[in-house]
Amino acid sequence: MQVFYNEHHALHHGRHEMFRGALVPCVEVPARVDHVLQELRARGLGRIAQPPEIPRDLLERVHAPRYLRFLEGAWDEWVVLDAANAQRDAIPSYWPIRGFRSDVLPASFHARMGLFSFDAGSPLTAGTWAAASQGAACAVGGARALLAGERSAFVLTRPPGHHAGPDFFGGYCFLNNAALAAQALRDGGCARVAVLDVDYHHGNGTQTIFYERGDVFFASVHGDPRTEYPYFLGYGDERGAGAGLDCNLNLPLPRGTGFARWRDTLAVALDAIARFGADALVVSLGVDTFALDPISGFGLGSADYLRVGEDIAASALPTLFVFEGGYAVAEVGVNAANVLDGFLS
Ligand code: SP5
Ligand code: ZN
Repeated sequence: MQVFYNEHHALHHGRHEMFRGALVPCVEVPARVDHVLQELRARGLGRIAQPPEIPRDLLERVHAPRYLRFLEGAWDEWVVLDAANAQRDAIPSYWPIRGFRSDVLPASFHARMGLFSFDAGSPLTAGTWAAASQGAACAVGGARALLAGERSAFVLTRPPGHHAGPDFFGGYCFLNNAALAAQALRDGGCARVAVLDVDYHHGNGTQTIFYERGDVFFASVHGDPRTEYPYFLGYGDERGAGAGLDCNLNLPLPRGTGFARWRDTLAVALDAIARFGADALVVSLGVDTFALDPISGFGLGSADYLRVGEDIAASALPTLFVFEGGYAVAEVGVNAANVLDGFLS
């Protein structure tokens, strides 16, 4: 399987995230991806492939130009405000909620941080743009591998992407790698693309990007937003709108759900994707469904990920796996590699 590995991922390394009133060490750390790469090497699973240059117009078909301009220059703006900021991650503090203006682009950097984000848990660092934009290139490389006839490919990158929307970051995500891959598949000639999101957290960014589109189906199995992050999206009655009506399927499950029920729910998502008639599948592969994940609440075991890969393979679609969450650092490599191994078996 070709692996589009983001060799610049470690340029993004947040120090602290705001968590319930305290700055705590980030859980989304470079070692996550290092463990996955190490496991792929140990199993002889992947062939590292070079990502292409990513065209700006593709980025702008998924993300708003003013958001991209902000992200690209954000660190420099932050440091210009105060040289001491070079030692601190940038974290938003102010958000325009209902009734506030979001059409006006504020001059204040702090105001734009809030305009373009939805939580204080996603620190922006010196290397965030470099790492995220190289990850986006890896996602596009993976899409092009499928277009060139590969049956599958794996995008091994961080920061993750599925919480990033058209013009906002959050949930440790800045550019939506899975959405960029799906768009690249559309641009390359796939008439209908499905995104299957198996991360523990609802992929609110991906859902929002494609919500009114009938050409990209989004299905997600995730922790019930009544109690789980991202809280404000991911409910079962969100079915898409306009041309995208019935092209969005949310399958929330309660905290504590184990593999048997989770797998039955995956089958519901895969069945809907088959009925949609997708030409290609993008999997937002979070392994924070793992029982020992420090921030999540499902009960999957390492061996279960082999079955997940097998179930996805049974769809018989060209499939691009895009790495998302998974914070049990010591096990994240085995769990992600098990999905790929199960798929290839
Ligand atoms: C891609 C992805 O899985 N994003 C998840 C974002 C979840 N953020 C909310 C949970 C924050 C928990 N941080 C706790 C750190 C203290 N141990
Ligand atoms: Zn997650």
